[in-house]
Amino acid sequence: MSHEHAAAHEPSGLLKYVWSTDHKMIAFQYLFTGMAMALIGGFTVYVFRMQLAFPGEAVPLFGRVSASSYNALVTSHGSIMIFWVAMPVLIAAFGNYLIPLMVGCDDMAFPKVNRLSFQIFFLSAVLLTASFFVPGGAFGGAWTAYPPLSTSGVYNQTPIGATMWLVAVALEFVAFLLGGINFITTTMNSRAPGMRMFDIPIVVWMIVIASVLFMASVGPLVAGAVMLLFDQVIGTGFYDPARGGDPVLWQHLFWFFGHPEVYVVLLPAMGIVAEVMAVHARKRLFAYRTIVYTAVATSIISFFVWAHHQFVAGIDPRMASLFSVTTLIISIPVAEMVFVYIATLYGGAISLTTPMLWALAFLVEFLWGGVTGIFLGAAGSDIYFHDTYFVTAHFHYTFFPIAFIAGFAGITHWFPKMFGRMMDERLGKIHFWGTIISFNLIFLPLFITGAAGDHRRIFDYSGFPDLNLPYLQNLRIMATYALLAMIAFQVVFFYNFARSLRGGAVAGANPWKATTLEWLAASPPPHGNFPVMPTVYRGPYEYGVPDRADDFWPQYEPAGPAGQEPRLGAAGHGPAPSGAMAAPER
Ligand code: HEM
Ligand SMILES: [Cu+2]
Repeated sequence: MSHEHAAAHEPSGLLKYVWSTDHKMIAFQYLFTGMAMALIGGFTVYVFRMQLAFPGEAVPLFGRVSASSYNALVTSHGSIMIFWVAMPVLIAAFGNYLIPLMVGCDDMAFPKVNRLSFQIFFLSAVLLTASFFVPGGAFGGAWTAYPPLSTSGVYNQTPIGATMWLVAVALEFVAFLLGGINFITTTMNSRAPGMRMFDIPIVVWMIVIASVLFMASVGPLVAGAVMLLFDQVIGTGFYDPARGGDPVLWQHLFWFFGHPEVYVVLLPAMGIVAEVMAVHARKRLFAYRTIVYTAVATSIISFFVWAHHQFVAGIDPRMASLFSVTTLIISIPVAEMVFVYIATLYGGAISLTTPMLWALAFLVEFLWGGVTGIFLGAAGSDIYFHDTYFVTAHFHYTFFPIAFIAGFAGITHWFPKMFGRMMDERLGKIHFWGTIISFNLIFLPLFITGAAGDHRRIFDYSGFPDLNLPYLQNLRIMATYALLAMIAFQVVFFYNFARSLRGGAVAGANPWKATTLEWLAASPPPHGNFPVMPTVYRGPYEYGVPDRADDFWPQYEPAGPAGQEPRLGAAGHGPAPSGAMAAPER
């Protein structure tokens, strides 16, 4: 399968990159497209936060923000950050880069499907970006696309943009369905000899579970999106009450996907954080199997909480109570994972490298998101908080750690593998502290304005006497200034990234002294990854093993002084069935 793209048949020049089927090249394509989209998503935030702080004034580099352009900016921002930044970076870039290297094979199971996945994704990104420039502009009906606003141009005033948005999102879904097939198949079928189910690094597990979760949740929404498309372009009335439809039906379809989607991006982020913590705390991951089981359990429970987004949509109050309970239940496994990570850190030899700082910050910031979610999950208090900036602040305390904090943890940790050079630690720390402090200064004030009644998706509060109070406006201005600071600190990251590509210290194969298979390959790994395909002898987190000179024992290293027999049983025939060779307690 994966050998068919022998180097001789590869196109040359720039086409080499465009048509490559190498999983690492596709990972970079996803990574750099995601980073470019993050710049667009970031620019939209800059514009609408300036409008909120200084309503009516011309925004530098943009001009005056009208009510409808405000809607388009907010909608594009939310959609881009979730579908074109969090998903491509966390799942597609890291999944593509890490899975073949970490399970010890030369490429994905279906390299051409993999390339097709990126191409469709790229098309969706182009389509969405192009929608800014069509008559009427980009869609302005929020990333949730609630009908009837989304069904008709008469309501949303962005008829072309609305349809482009919908098609772009649908294409993005197709890309991730195709990508998921590869992640799952490769992990299940292409593992190095000796690698059993519970020798798979946790980040690989998380990406696989997330892919399954995505597949299981997105189907109804794809069908629902086709119905919405029909409502928009051929005048059906599935969702539009004026045409006999039911707008709440869309809310159910959207959130049946939308809530699991949170875990689709959360799980890979937690996987990245786990890898980084084990390596930089020199500790075996605490309760490895429990993490895998918990991730599966969380995914299943995530199918039963969706209506907590609809407490004010007129659903039956008895249903609201039920969904409050399931929502509180799902906080248990997630909290458990956080505790397990803390247990991993406990007693570890923690070195505060840049990736480790990001990993630690993930736990701290995500905790805020989780705790504030309790107020929103309880129907009684959500009736007050719904659609206020309290919600905005809450979900940014979950999504920012996921998309950016875990993303930076992963990039700074695997950069030496990806590009063969170390990133600069001093610049890394300046970027870290600048980003974390300004992040909190943006969103802590928004909890207050939200609790005071600031409704979301309002482009100018000066029309609301109850909200147009000096102390609230000062908090809004503070959030905007903090955002400007955060944007400025990202320059440090891009500078560090670009400079380290050429000028960083040469990394060598295993600069962090880590145990998983990707660190056996050269940095950067060549096409085909390993000179000799590795065999796996043990679990992925053997740090601090007694009786050994080194404090780490790589998965690929045959038995050392301790005298264990190498586990060669199934050599050459893929992984041994995990049940048959139940792992001894390690
Ligand atoms: C630090 C950078 C960010 C800032 C300052 C920011 C700011 C905001 C603000 C103020 C809103 C609400 C506007 C309104 O409701 O009127 C918003 C909406 C949103 N943001 Fe962010 N955001 C940032 C990063 C992110 C990230 C990383 C994600 C997700 C991965 C994200 C996802 C969303 C979503 C889904 C919405 C809702 C959009 C909608 O209502 O349709 N944001 N953002
Ligand atoms: Cu939810």
